[in-house]
Amino acid sequence: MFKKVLIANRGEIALRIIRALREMQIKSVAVYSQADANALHVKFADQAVCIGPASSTLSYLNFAAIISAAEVTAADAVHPGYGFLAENAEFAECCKRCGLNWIGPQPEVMRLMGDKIRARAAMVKAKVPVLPGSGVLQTEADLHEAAERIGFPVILKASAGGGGRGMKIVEDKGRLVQDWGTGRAEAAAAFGNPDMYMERYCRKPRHIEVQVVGDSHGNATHLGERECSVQRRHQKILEEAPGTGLSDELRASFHKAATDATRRIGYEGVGTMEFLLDEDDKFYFMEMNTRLQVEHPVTEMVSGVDLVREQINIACGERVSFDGLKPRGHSIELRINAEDSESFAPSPGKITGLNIPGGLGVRVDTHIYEGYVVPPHYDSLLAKLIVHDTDRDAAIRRAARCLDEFVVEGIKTNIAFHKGILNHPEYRAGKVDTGFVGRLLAQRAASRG
Ligand code: MV4
Repeated sequence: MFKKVLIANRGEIALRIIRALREMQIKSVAVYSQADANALHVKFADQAVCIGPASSTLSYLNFAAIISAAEVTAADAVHPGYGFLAENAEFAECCKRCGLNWIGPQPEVMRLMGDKIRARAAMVKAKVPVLPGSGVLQTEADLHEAAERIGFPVILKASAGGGGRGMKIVEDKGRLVQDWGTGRAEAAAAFGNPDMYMERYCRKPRHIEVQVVGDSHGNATHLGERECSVQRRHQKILEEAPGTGLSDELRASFHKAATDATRRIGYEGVGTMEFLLDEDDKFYFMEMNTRLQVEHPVTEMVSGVDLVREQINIACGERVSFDGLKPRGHSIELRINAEDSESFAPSPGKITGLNIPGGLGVRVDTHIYEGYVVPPHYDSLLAKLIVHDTDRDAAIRRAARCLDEFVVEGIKTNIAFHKGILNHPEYRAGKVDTGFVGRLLAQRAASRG
């Protein structure tokens, strides 16, 4: 087992990982930027090393600074958390070359899944359903041939994109060449790779993802699905487990597809297979995330499995510790952000007053405290409020009760926005798709005249 793990991250997830390490009697090393000198992950880790100035590029994304911190503290493994370098295959490889264990899947698998065209091809090979689509579009002729075959509307996606970045919806032939050109230029600038591919565009789908786990002995299993359709501009706002209104047959079918694919690619670690679910309850592979996800706690709440402990054990060569688990009850996660509930503008600054909810079936993963100053340099996530109860209705009531208890003073938060979601009849009825937040905002705008 590892003796000391460096956490290449900050915020709530750094604390989450420190907690798992402490329980496993593994020492922790925090790294931090100058803007995070007063952060809780620095306080709660066994050791902490400053790795540079506030800018992420110079600190949390700085390979050399992070690896040097691991060397000077004699850490034997690196946990990347989510975001920052978590899906960077070069960084994972760099760690390994420096003699550090990587708590994540193999760099080759990270690279395969990071290339959305290759990932799609791998899923076709594993017999996982994908939408009608194309390979890399090299020429205008390729573009027209693919669109003709697939039929409008289509979506152009950057092969190096993901998470909704670098996508263009094309309604008809008229804009095809132009949008492809713009898409290529944007992809080249953003990802250093202009390659684009095409898929049939599915309007207002549901976003369902499956938590998968594979080990170095060839075992692969799953921990069920999460419903992540409540999102705005590709930022998830609220997630739940299990999904709502899915037949046992449908669930079994995408669980099997996800598990088969995980085994087929020889995936070692925890990962997520993202599926799009259309109005006819047909599911299609979208992408695989080769990291621990922000929303992993809802899966932990309904399964009882500590996913970070599992990641560490698997990275040490152990076997997956469970199989065939059935979800118990229902869990909902609400992302509490430092942003205006109306305009969504970020709201960094000093937290002058704080009350964190508690009670049975309540978990709050957060790095904030009274007096903490939320820096403007990073994402706006303040806390994840995670509730668990016997069923979805009870979980919604518990979440609403917790929001009433949650007080953050000094900065703006989206707590009021969450109350609006939980009170919405469509949400309560479980009628969520990726258009839900847009409809809610449109209704709100209309009711104001
Ligand atoms: C799609 C899609 C519809 N059709 N692909 C967004 C995140 C990334 N994982 C894939 N995403 C989507 N891919 C096809 N073929 C719809 C989404 C999508 C979306 C698209 C536009 C605006 C908002 C969206 C919200 C969720 C998913």
